[in-house]
Amino acid sequence: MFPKGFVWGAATSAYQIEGGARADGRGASVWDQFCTAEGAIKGGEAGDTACDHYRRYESDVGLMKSMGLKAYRFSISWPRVMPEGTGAVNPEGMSFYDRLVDRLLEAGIEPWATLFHWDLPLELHRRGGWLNPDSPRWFEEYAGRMVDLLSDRVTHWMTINEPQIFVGLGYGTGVHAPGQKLVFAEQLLIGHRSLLAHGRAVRVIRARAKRLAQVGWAPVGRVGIPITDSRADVEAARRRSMEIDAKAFWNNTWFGDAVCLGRYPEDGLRLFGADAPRVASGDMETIRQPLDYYGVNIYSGEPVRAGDNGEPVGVPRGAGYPQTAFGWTVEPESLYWGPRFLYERYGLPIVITENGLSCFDLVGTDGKVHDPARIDFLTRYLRSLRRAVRDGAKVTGYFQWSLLDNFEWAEGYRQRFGLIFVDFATQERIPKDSAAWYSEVIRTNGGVLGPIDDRPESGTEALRVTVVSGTKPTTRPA
Ligand code: IFM
Repeated sequence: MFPKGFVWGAATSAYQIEGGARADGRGASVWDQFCTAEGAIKGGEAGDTACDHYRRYESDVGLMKSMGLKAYRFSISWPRVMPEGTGAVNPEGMSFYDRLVDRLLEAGIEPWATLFHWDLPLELHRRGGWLNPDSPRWFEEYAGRMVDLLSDRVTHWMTINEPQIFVGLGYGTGVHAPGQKLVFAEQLLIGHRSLLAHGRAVRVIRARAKRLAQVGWAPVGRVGIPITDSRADVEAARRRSMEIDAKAFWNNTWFGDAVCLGRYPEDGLRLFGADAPRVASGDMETIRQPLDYYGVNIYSGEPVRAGDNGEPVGVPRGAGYPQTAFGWTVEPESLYWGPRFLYERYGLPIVITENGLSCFDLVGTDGKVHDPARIDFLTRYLRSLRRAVRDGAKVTGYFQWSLLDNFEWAEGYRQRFGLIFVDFATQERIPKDSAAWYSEVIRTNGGVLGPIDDRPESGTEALRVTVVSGTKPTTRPA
């Protein structure tokens, strides 16, 4: 069983679902501009209308309620509430989130707000974006406004979604907005500024929240999966999960250690050398703010064995290995080892802030959407997660990505991740079979997932959870 009070939710982000790109005084974001670039998005698509959630939010909340969701993770569109990024607020944009939060609470659904899910106001990009030393202060100003508006009702906050992806893909490979290919030192500088922004936002939430705030973030998780339960393979998988092995952002610790331990990891500093950002006095204190939980987005993992000297060696997958429609490998054990390794390293309760898959979903001749592959995938992943809890990892919540089929960035609308099918021509919503199944998961607190599996509890010493370092969760008086 999952612990009592376990948070069962679903997640989305503003640009991926809201649409209303020019409605009611919303400013443009880097994504609005990027989508107009020739060849940037498959099919030349854009999030202009997306799921039209900006206008249909009330009925969408109705769907969430009928599914029995306990929580809903959404992101706030910075340019919708502050069209220029700083200064004047847009009352209609603010009103949208105000109303959304009210409807959620009326429906008995806890709102979990993410402040930044990649849609940087275009005006701020024109002013240098994250390369501008003022960027952390801009973010703090925006965060403060949102806290003033919503913190009488919103108690769960996330600062930044997947810094690894928005920095690496937006400013490294250029396949995401704003489509830049900067040198690595500049990418790292952007990463550093976003971390400072995170720290300042956490501080402003704590300082100005009207109710006791639970604050976390939502990086992506890289997970090594041991191919056996031997101590050597488990250690190799842990190393793979916590190492920096390339001049890139596909790792946990560059951002995670800074946020939770107040330092950049040694192996990253060695590998990045002169490209590493200059850390001014006080930066790390700003970045390392006490967090209440470590949110993490986990979709897949890397099978690993121990090499001759204990080093992690990737194990090739067999022919015909299972993949999602996106081509991501299906690795249910990532929801066992990921939360465990991260809990052991950082000592914070883990919340799975995203997990899911894209499928080739279609409307059947019976007018329904049957998605047995999603149900199978999620059953396997959630069983692993339950086993991680049983073996001592503190996991307090799980958010399915995603509530609705939506705009999947450079892929356009091809990748359907939703529990609810969206016909983008008519905006009709059809809850998939998985939506009904997920309702049962929630209702039974995971009981419907069936027997845990036959692995023994804490079978070997290597399998026992030990918190090796990290921060203590904050406990504050209400
Ligand atoms: O759609 C994205 C989301 O915006 C961030 N995490 C991964 C999802 C699937 O690619």
